[in-house]
Amino acid sequence: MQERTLVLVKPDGLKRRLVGEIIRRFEVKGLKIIGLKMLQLTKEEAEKHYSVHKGKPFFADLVNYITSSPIVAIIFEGNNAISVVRTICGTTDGSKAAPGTIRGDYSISIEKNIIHASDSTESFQHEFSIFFKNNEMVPFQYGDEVLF
Ligand code: 3AN
Repeated sequence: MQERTLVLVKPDGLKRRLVGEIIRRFEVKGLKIIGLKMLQLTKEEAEKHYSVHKGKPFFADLVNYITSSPIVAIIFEGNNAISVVRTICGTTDGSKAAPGTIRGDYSISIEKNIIHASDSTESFQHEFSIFFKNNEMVPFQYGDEVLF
């Protein structure tokens, strides 16, 4: 099933110069970039993005962290994109994530875990509207889709 998902390269991923490596992993898998931007989140936007975690003990740290530097937001499209992307990310806690995943290879922490990815179509809809306007998604055909 064709799906869309949102990936954020978080401040640690950006500062460790992993933006290109992260995009490369998804791109070679066969996912299509249909939206891409760099931005500095405000506190209000960060609180909206993480609203499901409001009230949890780590909420304030999470908001401070995600607003501590610019981030890169990417919309990927592809077959089962939501679960494919989360599998490539690895589990939330980098110290437990499997080698070969982005978090397994580059993170040893649950907070500084390099990347965020939508966990459902509902989350994607909620998150997408924080980072992108509708006309900033630019679907297209590569022309060689038959290879994937
Ligand atoms: P994921 O990013 O794998 O979907 P979520 O949605 O459970 O994980 O958590 C969102 C973010 O909140 C995580 N990426 C992580 O940075 C932070 N987080 C989650 N659980 C904890 C925790 N127990 N302590 C500190 N930070 C946490």
